[in-house]
Amino acid sequence: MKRTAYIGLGANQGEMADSLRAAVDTLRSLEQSELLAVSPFYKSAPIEASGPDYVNAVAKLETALEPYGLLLHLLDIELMLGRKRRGPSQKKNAPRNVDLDLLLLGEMIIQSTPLTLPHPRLHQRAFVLRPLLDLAPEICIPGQGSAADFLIAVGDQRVDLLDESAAQ
Ligand code: PH2
Ligand code: MG
Ligand code: MG
Repeated sequence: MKRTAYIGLGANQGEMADSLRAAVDTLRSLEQSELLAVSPFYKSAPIEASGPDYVNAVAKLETALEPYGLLLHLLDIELMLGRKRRGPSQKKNAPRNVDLDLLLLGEMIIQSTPLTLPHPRLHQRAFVLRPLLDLAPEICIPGQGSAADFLIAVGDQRVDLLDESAAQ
């Protein structure tokens, strides 16, 4: 069965936009999947995290992968792109050069230790809601409601389109 997946991309250290582009390229060749769209890139203030601003985006896939299979692929891509996973010396939400979060997979609702769907903080985070709404303006978060309504509620979180012209 094919489902639509939305994947949140984030980074706040290293060449952030390049890391996100590399992650998108890998998603393009993901097995049993087709990359349908990628949102614009945004620059956002860190939420519940320290360090510099993040670059964030959302990718839309059609996939026949099952949720845990897809999750393993995302972890694999993070490792391949040099993400250092949390060890004894790393704090939660420490700066990272790439983060891929499974936000939504069709209408699935899952509560388990490795995976919660919809992503538990999706509805509280403008840096995910804004690019998600670029790709799917009418989208409803299963079991929760309209993503557009949630974005209004977090209007105080800073999220701006990334201007890359200065860096090129
Ligand atoms: N990711 C986090 C914690 N805080 N803040 C922003 N702006 N963007 C993120 O991607 C982000 C965050 C944990 O993954
Ligand atoms: Mg994250
Ligand atoms: Mg993550």
